[in-house]
Amino acid sequence: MAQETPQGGSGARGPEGQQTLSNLLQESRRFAPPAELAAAANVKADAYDEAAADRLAFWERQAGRLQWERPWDTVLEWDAPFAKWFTGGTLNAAVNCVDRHVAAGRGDRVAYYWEGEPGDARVITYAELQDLVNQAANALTELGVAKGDRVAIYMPMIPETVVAMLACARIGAPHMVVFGGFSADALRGRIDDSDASVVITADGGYRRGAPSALKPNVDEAVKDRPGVRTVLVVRRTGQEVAWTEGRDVWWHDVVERQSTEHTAEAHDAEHPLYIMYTSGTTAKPKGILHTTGGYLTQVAWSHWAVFDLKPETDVYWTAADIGWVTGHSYIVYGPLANGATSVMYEGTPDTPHRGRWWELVAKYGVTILYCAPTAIRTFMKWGDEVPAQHDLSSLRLLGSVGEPINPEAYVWYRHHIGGDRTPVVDTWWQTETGAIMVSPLPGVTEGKPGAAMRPLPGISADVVDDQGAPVPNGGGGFIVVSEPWPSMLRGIWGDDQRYRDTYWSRFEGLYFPGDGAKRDEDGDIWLLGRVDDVMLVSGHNISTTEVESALVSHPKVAESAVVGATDPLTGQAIVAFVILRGEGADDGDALVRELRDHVGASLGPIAKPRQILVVPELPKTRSGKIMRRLLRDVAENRQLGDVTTLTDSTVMELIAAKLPGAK
Ligand code: 6R9
Repeated sequence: MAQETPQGGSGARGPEGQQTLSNLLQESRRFAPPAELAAAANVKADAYDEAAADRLAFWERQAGRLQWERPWDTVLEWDAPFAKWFTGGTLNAAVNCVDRHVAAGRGDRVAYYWEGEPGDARVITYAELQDLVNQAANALTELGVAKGDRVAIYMPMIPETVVAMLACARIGAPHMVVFGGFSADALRGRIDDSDASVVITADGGYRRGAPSALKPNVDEAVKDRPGVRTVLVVRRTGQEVAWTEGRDVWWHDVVERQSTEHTAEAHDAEHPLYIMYTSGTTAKPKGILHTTGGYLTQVAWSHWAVFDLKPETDVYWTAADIGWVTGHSYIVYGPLANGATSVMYEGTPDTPHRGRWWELVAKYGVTILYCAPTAIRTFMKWGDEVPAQHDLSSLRLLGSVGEPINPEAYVWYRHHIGGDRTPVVDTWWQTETGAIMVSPLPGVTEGKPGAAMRPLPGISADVVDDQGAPVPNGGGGFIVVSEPWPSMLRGIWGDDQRYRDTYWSRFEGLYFPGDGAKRDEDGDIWLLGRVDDVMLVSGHNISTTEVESALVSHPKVAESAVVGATDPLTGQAIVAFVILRGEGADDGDALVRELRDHVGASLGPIAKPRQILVVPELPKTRSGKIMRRLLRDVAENRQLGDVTTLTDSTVMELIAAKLPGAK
């Protein structure tokens, strides 16, 4: 409900007098699942009841999708907040992702259609992937990598990245992938923290039409680090590289001469599979630990259920980087565990032209596309005519991940990319959760633009107030998970106390992901951004997401970021940064007034921004999340905080130039 005055309000008041999130946004559009998809859907409505009747039995059945060397004795050992799933069981993740499909006669199926940015392409079948992984596993063993050793992977988006991850999994050496866009400092910090002894990298990769070097960052990161014995280098771009004899070895020298036979050992279900560092803005990044059996069970099941995957016919594409957890779970482990055919693309969406993604969808007949709202909003900004020039009729399902999807972006995606045929699944999860937690099921759930809807079967998630009590329909607060789930993090690498403090101390007995959320009148869940980003305006907690969505619903706005800046009158005042649709759009005072009024009309006067700045770009992380912290610094005229995890560090200068008073 919209408020009439800044003092009025619909946000529920917690017992300590603190306001929980005001529930401002109303959305009435609904999209029923297409009849044909619903009739043939992998998962039907009864899955919710089935899982609710016996959650552990449900997960036990899903674990049965995998090939176990030895079956588990116990489904779950829960010594809160530490979980062990499928204890006593042993399996090999690489065998599950590759060998068993070949053994079942599906070796000729394509695992990846890989496309390099310059247009070079490779088609890799499951049988070929098996040979490559076996050779790499033999090479790692020859290089002295033993079970339990950590291996850092700092690579472009090339097939060898997947091969390296699976080779590590095969020999039981946890991998630690660092996004190729991160700096030498970020890489060094992660190598130090995980104590990795080997780094797998490449000379470089292609980005925005040019080779972009990686090896110099590795050299910088590991100098004075005798703990790093070996740097294994894939030749991708042919750039000149500096070479440290005795430490650096070429992939093509060491891997390609190995045997394609490798006998895999089965590892404990709880054997560490990988460490992935969360982006960590100011604090030291957290090494999130995932293990084998539970992780693989939930990524395989969720990939099959949420994307309604038909491995024989679908061509699946997660358009994201492998250095983000989305790449781990839904480019590598989920799709491969299910024997899917995936597309993998090296470069940026605008190289060599802004229709590159759509060209790839048409070329490979992509049926399922999974990407981030930031990409969708970028495509909105580039204009409807770009996708319209390509044949996108193969698409039958679309997914979104990484940030709340603004209702307008959802509707644009469904219409301009999905041709109004495709359901859109908005999937909420985190590095820490390992797999999708809250999402529609495409054959079951009515789509509601902007809402992640319901916890998946087998997942117990809720929205609670600041005392940890479930909110009624219409209420706002925090999302929590109340029961352990198979792919949950097993802790923070080397820091159990931080694990307890970060995730288990906010509410007794509940996992706290750090996101604001609300339940609408139908009981469906909306994610409202990180709690750190929530604004307190005249005593109302207002979510940045809702104000951003209101701005994006204006036809002239492509993207927006909203922050709360200290204000003598209201505590915090709303400051909005907007990117306009189309080039050369008018950004004068009249437009700013129009946008303020538009927000007022959509959400109520209290949500009207004090200030709106039209900017050319927004600061973003590797996964496209807007770094509002930096915009807050700008809005409050402060020195900028840490910018090392920005994808493009020049963005902040462009924004500063737009400030009133800038020359
Ligand atoms: C998978 C991933 C996790 C944070 C999470 C939340 C945000 C992700 C979302 C979403 C709203 C969605 N997030 N998906 N917010 N709706 N569908 O992104 O992992 O990089 O660890 O980020 O991303 O804030 O807490 P990660």
